[in-house]
Amino acid sequence: MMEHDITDGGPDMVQFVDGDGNRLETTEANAPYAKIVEDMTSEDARSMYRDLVLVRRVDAEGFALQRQGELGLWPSLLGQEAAQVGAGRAMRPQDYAFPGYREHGVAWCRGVPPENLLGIFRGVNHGGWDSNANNFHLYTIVIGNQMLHATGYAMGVQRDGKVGTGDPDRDTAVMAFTGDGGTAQGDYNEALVFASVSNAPLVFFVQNNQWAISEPNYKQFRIPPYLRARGFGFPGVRVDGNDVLAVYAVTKAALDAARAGQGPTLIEAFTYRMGAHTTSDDPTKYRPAAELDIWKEKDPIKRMRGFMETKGHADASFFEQIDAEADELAARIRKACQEMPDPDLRTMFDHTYAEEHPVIEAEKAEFSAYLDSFEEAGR
Ligand SMILES: Cc1ncc(C[n+]2csc(CCOP(=O)(O)OP(=O)(O)O)c2C)c(N)n1
Ligand SMILES: [Mg+2]
Repeated sequence: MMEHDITDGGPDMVQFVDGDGNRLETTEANAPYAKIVEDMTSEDARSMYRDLVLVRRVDAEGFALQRQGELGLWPSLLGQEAAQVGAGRAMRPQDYAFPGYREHGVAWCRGVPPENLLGIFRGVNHGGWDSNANNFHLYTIVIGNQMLHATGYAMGVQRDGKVGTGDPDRDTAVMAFTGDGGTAQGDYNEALVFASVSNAPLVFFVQNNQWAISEPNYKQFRIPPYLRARGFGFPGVRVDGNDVLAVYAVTKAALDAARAGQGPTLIEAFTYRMGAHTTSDDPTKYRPAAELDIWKEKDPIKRMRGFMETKGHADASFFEQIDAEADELAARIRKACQEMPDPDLRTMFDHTYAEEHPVIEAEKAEFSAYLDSFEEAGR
């Protein structure tokens, strides 16, 4: 065992499928969620697998586009597909998600067109999608900040009388996504306090990918995020973030509880960032290669495929068909990215404040005059 073992989530971790795709026996940790998994059909498994593969492909394309100079930056989710697909699929249409910047898989499950995720990283817009179209908020780069947005929104949902009515189309829950690093932020801790005392319909979903850029878990906390939830006054669950069935089941249970008026839950998805923090980072400078090798064995797609093959949920032609669909999706995203029009640079000032602001107007005028000076010079 390494001095700080970041490969073992311990006995509390909810898990249904092992690294080779074998369905695990019932344990004390997974028993409360077993029914949800047992109720799933072959069709559910195939559809989940499709999401995992297509999300990985969206991510790979984002990475490639950055390397080819089409994007300024790309934060890869490689290795975290199951955490995000499991969580995203457990949400209902009326629920609302507040992501960080790496939640491409949740965006996919919410129905945000993947090409729309690229604009902010190409620098042609400040977001690229309408938050309210799919109840998926814009990406938040300020670490932990979206925890407060989500808590405020959840408290609003409560005041709108959309919790605990028993109507499955009306009752609403909110999901707040952050990373392990986010748990050290003031915003995160304030959000947990408010969510707790107001019994807000909220699921905090912490993707513990073991690293906050170059900071490992052991420099971030002594008590893992799922155990800290109890101190705030609500339950915390650690789930195997590379086991899509487990993540789906745990998230579904937490969302159902939130919608029913039972208050918040914190889910810690124990996973691993297989790539670099972003395309601007080089993890070989701080991370031992042996760690990556161990986590490669826990790959979420390999695991789900193994499970499906063992259970006979799909045949070879299904897997081929999904790979072909991924190729088509990648080509579509690439084309959409290359065809994105450059914006009028003056529009960058437009949504700084909801209303006109004298300082912004002055800056806009100055910048506008600067741009016009090029036109006068015949450019
Ligand atoms: C308030 C704030 N401080 C610092 C940063 C710089 N920063 C960007 S990502 C990051 C690490 C976040 O780690 P984690 O929450 O574990 O998420 P991950 O990137 O691993 O998914 C930091 C410190 C920031 N964006 N916002
Ligand atoms: Mg992290």
